[in-house]
Amino acid sequence: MANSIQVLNHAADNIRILAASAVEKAKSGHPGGAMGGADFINVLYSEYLKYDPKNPEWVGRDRFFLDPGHMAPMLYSQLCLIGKFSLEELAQLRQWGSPTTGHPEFEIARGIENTSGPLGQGHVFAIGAAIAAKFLAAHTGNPTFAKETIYAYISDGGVQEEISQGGARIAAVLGLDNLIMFYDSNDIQLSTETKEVMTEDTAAKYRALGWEVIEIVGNDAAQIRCALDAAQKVEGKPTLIIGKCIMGKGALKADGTSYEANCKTHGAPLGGDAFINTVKNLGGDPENPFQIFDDVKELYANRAKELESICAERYAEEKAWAAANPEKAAAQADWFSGKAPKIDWSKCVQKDNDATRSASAACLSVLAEQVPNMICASADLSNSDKTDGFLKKTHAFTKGDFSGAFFQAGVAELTMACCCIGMALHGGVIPACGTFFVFSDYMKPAVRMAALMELPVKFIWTHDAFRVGEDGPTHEPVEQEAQIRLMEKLKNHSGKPSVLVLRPADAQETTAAWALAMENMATPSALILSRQNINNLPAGNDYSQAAKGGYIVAGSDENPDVILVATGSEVSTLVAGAELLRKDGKKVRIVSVPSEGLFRQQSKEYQQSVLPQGVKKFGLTAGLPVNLLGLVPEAEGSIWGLESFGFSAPYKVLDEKLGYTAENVYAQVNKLF
Ligand SMILES: Cc1ncc(C[n+]2csc(CCOP(=O)(O)OP(=O)(O)O)c2C)c(N)n1
Ligand SMILES: [Mg+2]
Repeated sequence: MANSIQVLNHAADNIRILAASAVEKAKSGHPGGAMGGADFINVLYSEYLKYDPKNPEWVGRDRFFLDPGHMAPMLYSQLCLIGKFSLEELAQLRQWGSPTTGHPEFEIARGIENTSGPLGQGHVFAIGAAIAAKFLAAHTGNPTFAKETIYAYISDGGVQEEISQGGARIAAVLGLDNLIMFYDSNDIQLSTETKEVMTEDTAAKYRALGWEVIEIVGNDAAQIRCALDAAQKVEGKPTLIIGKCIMGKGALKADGTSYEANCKTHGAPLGGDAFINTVKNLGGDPENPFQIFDDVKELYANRAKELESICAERYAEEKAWAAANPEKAAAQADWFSGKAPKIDWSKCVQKDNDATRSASAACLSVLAEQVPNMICASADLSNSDKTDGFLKKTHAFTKGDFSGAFFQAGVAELTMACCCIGMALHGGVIPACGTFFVFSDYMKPAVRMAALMELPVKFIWTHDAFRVGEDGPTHEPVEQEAQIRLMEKLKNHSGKPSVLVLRPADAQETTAAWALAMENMATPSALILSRQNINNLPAGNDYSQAAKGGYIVAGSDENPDVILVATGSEVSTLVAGAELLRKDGKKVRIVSVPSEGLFRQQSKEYQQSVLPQGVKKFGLTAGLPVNLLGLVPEAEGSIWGLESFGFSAPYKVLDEKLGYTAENVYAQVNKLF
């Protein structure tokens, strides 16, 4: 680390020029923050971050998470200096088809672990990655994971977002000393100076939460270096480096006066003469600003050589470990392959007429035994959302002990979900997390990010309907299924439904649903499960058909007069209603549709064979009627659903009062004839 401060400053100026130029060319983007943070990212990449330039997927690499995704021009410029992006690509910032998108999610091959568009989530993804690294160190014994450092970069927006409280709490509770977070404290945000909305003592806040906090001048390379050195020595807690940075460092206005520390540079090109003056001020050529200075090229060529020997040493260690632990090494390779784990579901024994949340516990118990790289979490509801099925076979993480596989997240659903996403981004582990379905509302922003990034996080949501009963309307999910089913309709960039949503009809169908969720490594999966017991579907039901998303339940009549359609526990109510209808001589078919998204991926012939056009249909849903509108067209029948927030009463009373009974099914179906 003999780099002169002069060269480091020159490299930071190079990043500033590149970032400002990319935004200028795009006529869109955020130059100010990027220019302020350039010194930190440059010191990090030129002296600290350990990665293999030839092997971006190296499992033991350090990882850099950029919470303020709007500072992507800073990251792209940095990645140009290490050859991951070309200057031509940088000049195509934010254009159609360009790899330099606005707020890139992740692209490991190009050195992007993650940038977060929604402020706040990104640094909690980093916290999740740090948890994954601790887990892998404990569960493989591979020394490389204990040497891995997760770097997070956070800005004023991320600190202000509520999720920072949850993330900071968890990182401290778990003693994540493999996490170093840099806070770009530049006193400026999008529309105001921070002092107008923030008077807290952030250093004191993080110290109180249990972090090591170091305060420096964020544009001083020597201080950044000292802080990173100190942070690496900290044991038993995460470190926050608060760098006072200058927004738009080096920027000049059109009249040549300072354009630093100015809100206007947050989210707009510097513009015209201001841009020209700024590039000149930073030592660049305004006519040809997309250049890397010779001494900066040399700085990074030297770093590449250093990395070669650093990696050679680490690979040698890993090799020695693998030779001594061939089984573990094979397991590790499997875990990072992204392939679905092999599971023997015959070991999963279900009780008759059980609640699907309890059936899920039986599945989780099998998963805890058979999937050694699975991590299950709960937001303080493990005995209610029945993730305790998993917990009973392992133990929760504690500071210094990651030999278990359960993550008690505390009452912080968004934090929990983001940690799980971070684990998935890290790789090597399969995260799942549980809470009540109604609180999925607290997780939506993360579910959307998992869906966009095609990450196979498993979301377990129990207490799926108004039958939460006595807890009252605040706890009764009504519109939540409609919301999450929208994500089944929304396609990801690979053309698949962006989330696989499964609401199983009984205990056995829950096993089938969990099997589908575990096989699905291409998107997030969501399981929606009942609190109350549900009668088994009729004997002889072929549960393997759940894999088609929708299927004809056993005991259905040939050439039906009416088809009854539902998901989840309402299917059993239809079965009871069908008994009454048959007494009148009606022929009835019952269709269970745990996932309409999956059903719509089947052949048109199959869909028609299950729900033939022209046959009368009746749908029953404990959610909004719209849940079944795609399956029960208005012209062919009717849907009984809930159109209010629900009421407080024991669930059997609610079933009676709200019409979720065999008698009401009978009455409503008869209205169709
Ligand atoms: C959750 C969320 N809310 C709002 C925004 C829009 N937004 C982008 S940057 C920003 C201000 C951020 O200020 P700061 O983090 O200090 O960045 P700087 O201005 O220093 O670059 C806002 C409100 C966002 N990206 N995410
Ligand atoms: Mg700021």
